[in-house]
Amino acid sequence: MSEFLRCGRFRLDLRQPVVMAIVNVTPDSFSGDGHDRHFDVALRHAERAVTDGAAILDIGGESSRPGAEPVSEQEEMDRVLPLLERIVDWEVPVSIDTVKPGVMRAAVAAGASMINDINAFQMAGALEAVAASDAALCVMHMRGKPQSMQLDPEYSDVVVEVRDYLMRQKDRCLEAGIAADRVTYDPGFGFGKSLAHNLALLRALPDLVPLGPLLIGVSRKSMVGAITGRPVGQRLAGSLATALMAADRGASIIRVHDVGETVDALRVRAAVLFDK
Ligand code: 7PJ
Repeated sequence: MSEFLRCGRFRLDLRQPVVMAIVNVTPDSFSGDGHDRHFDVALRHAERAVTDGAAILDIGGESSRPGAEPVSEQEEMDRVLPLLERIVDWEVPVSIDTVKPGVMRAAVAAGASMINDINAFQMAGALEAVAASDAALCVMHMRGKPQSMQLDPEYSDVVVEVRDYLMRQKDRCLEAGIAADRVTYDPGFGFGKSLAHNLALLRALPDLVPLGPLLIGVSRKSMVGAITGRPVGQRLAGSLATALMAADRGASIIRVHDVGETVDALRVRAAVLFDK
């Protein structure tokens, strides 16, 4: 198992789980902290994430909330590129959360260290857009499309189907000439999955570890709301519980809104487990 991720000019140490900070530049963000495209607010948010201990920042310009409206390529670039250009020289890798090959090309040209695609680089030209760069990839499983994915997701065995899908995407990456130590895998919590599917996947994360480094996004998601009965602004405790359980089951990168709190939780875990 590779303990480092090649990630642009960085080499991300994954021997212990690290935190990826969500930095939304969308006016209609999933979790109520989208910044209405206000560059300065997003920038403050990114600065704070770094001081709070984020190992990588994930900038998103298109909401993938179930039912959200798609944005144009130009609009998405206008949201994410100014922020990327402003922070690209910081000593922390910057990921861009996008499904669009045009945005990917512009992002890697501007120095993005990772492309995080909830659509697993399925759009024509997406994989090629990143293959030619030195950026890392996050390949995520999604069933259906964000507009309709939560209507009635069905699987005969969600763990097997997600694992097989991610294995096929791994082969695609390798065939495109992308080195295995540039790719991370994500079961895609909440993307075309019922609560039972999400729980089965979290339980079975160890089955996915052989693929490569796992990236996990559960922060404030509806699965936490469904379990706790809490609205999106009150899901921190539930989200921290999922972060720790994901770490215990082999996750390498935990994608979250609440960076400082998650870093603290992982530090306590590390102290107990490894005496440090
Ligand atoms: C995920 C994501 C996730 C990855 C979003 C939200 C919805 N990218 N982008 N994994 N979720 N890789 O953050 O609540 O789970 S958008």
